[in-house]
Amino acid sequence: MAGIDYTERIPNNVGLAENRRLLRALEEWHPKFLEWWQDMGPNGFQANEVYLRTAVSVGAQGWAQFGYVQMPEYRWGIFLAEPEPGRQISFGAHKGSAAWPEVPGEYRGVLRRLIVTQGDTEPASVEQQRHLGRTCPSVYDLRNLFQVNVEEGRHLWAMVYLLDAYFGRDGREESEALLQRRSGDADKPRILGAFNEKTPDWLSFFMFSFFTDRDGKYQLASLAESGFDPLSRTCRFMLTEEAHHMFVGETGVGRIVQRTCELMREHRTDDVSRHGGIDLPTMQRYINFHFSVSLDLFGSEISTNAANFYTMGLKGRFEETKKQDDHLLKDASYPVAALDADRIAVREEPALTSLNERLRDDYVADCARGVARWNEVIKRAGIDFELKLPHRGFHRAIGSFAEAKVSPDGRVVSEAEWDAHHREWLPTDQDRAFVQSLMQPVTERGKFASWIAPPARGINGQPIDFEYVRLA
Ligand code: BYC
Ligand code: FE
Ligand code: FE
Repeated sequence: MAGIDYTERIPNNVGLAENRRLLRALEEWHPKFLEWWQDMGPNGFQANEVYLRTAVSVGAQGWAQFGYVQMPEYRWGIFLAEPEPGRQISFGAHKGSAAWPEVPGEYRGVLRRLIVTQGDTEPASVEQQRHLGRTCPSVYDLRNLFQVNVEEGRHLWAMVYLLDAYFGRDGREESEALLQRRSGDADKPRILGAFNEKTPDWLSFFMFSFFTDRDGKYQLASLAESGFDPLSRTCRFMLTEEAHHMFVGETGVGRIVQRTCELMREHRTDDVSRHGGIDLPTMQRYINFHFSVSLDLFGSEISTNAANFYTMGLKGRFEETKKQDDHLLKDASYPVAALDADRIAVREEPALTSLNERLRDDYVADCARGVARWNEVIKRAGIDFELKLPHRGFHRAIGSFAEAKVSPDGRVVSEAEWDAHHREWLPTDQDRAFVQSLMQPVTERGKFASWIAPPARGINGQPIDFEYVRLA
């Protein structure tokens, strides 16, 4: 990539121009990233101009610019939130010490592992979504997909920056490995379960950006509390972008719900599939799936890893600094629901080893608020139906519930009962085939597929029928 001025090419506020070693590492990594983007990023549309937001600074006002870009030309920048002068570690064994500007030697391995796990999810999601452009329900949605994709790409850059700048040679090796694992690959899968699932259709995409990107919000928020200051500042800035991803998910599902309700009323039927809509029970099964695989991302209810991350000052609680307790949690307890023989019981557990569950609780409450907003749409249409989050024990692969079969309403059930009912609880092959059959691309400006309502407004004050992607 000779001839590229990287300090110009990579918008940054990390003094890239003055850091020769880091600049060299990134110059070596960038062509490999672009190769990965061409092979595993959005399938098609790489030469089209897309109306995208690009991060150009970290100011509360005007951190982003909007304009037409071809995706491979996107300026994936490196931005850390402004330093907080005199910032102290607010929890764990180092509480009250100055935040670390460098990696503490004794925590190097653990910290690298956390950063790699976070970093791995970013390209994974781009891989999962790579075929969706071909079946977009509108040009507006196509642009939102690509916005999410380039920003997940930037989140990968954010983690690679930390690895290259602070972890020497092993960091650079990890940066390479992040481009080598592949979502769903049997030999070199992505690290976390949900990131090896398929995102084959737009209903799955909107569910993913609602449920799985929201895990991102909670994990990033806990890492934003980190005593390792560069990680904290990186995550704080990533959270500003994350909000848009969850907006895409929430409004996407909401618009499908709205369209379904319109069809139900217009045709006086619950079975809107004959009229090109997605019926509410199918939506419920998709919720059940995406919520449960996203719950797994929080790890086991009882986790010594989580206790260690906290005590070491590497990963805090959601809104740690707003909490009024000793921030050590040595003597505290926390109520945890877990499998107890053939029933589900809530027990007081040591707060330190329950930190994954506490974060999961914050996440569940946030998801429930979104579901309530979808239910408002149904209610306003005068339809008697309620979408629900399934019980946290339902369809789990990680933690104590992984050993049992739990129904969406939270009963431990027999294998026989599971076998008799799981088709009502999780998307069936038939559901997936039906949803797939609706995925016919709509690329005329201002037009929308039969199964989704238009958004309430456009992006960045532009009209809904704006040319969000130049397809000519
Ligand atoms: N799948 O003590 P345990 C995002 C492993 S999403 C596979 O229960 P721990 C985004 C675990 O690694 C946010 N393996 O859990 C969203 C451990 O393995 P080792 C991503 C799993 O360690 C959308 C073992 O099981 N960020 O940004 O306390 C689009 C026992 O672990 C899973 C992070 O996750 C699983 N689901 O917590 C784009 C933050 N769960 O070490 C992006 C960084 C657990 O024994 N990561 N295991 O080999 C972490 O904080 C922790 O690694 C976890 C797990 C919360 C994930
Ligand atoms: Fe991300
Ligand atoms: Fe995201």
